[in-house]
Amino acid sequence: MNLSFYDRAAQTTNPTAKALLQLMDTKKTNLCLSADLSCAGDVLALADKLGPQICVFKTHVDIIQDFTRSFASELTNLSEKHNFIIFEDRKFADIGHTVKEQYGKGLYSIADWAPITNAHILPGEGIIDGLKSIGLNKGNGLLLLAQMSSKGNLFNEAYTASAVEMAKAHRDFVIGFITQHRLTEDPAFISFTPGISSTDQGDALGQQYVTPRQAILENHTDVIIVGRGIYGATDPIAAAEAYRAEAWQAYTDRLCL
Ligand code: 5BU
Repeated sequence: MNLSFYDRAAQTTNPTAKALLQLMDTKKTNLCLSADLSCAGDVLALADKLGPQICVFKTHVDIIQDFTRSFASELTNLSEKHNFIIFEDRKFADIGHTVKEQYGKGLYSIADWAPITNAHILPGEGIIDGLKSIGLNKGNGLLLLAQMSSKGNLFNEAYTASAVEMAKAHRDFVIGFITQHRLTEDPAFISFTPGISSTDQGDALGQQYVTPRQAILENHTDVIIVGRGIYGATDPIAAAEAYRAEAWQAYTDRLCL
């Protein structure tokens, strides 16, 4: 499936998916930055510095030791200033009723400021229904975890295929997958790939890396997720530019296949 992000935007109904595909096309970036830092000020500074390079800014809010609601509103302002979409990598994994409460309430109130979040499908379809009951009216979108990058993970083909089936049954709210390979030719679904490094093979805790080119050109996914490869670099701006260029080149090369 070598349709451009621009053409695929017309094939989606979810407003967040449409906005993301359009902004990737106009901004010419399929780089998602994973900002896994523990101070709110550092996360915001990173968003301001690297915002021009990215399509998506991914957070783990439960890492941030000084999280307040104003962090969320300041990040939203930066997402408007630099035109990127916020993705809270919450990996919901409970029954529908509980995830509904976790998504819409509590200190984090994720549904109010993160247009994208994600969920495991282990509990069954009720998890999607629960999140959808809060997120759909807000125009939010959900990514399903269909594969992981970590060594020895327990995902298998049948489980991954179930994720695709569930996504197709909820295409108004499910906008794609966290995955290592493209799983469907359906142009509406966007594939995000974590476990990306141009230099390293992995880390000491089971992370496994592929290069941006392997992910986008060989494995046909759409968006690369990069954390330490960028924020841990001596020059994060130069690193972001390099990851952005490699991933975008791989995407444009794929369009010519
Ligand atoms: P890294 O520093 O580029 O290794 O960070 C990768 C990020 O992606 C980190 O926030 C993880 O929680 C996230 N991640 C991952 O690495 N692998 C996966 O399979 C999934 C998420 Br799902």
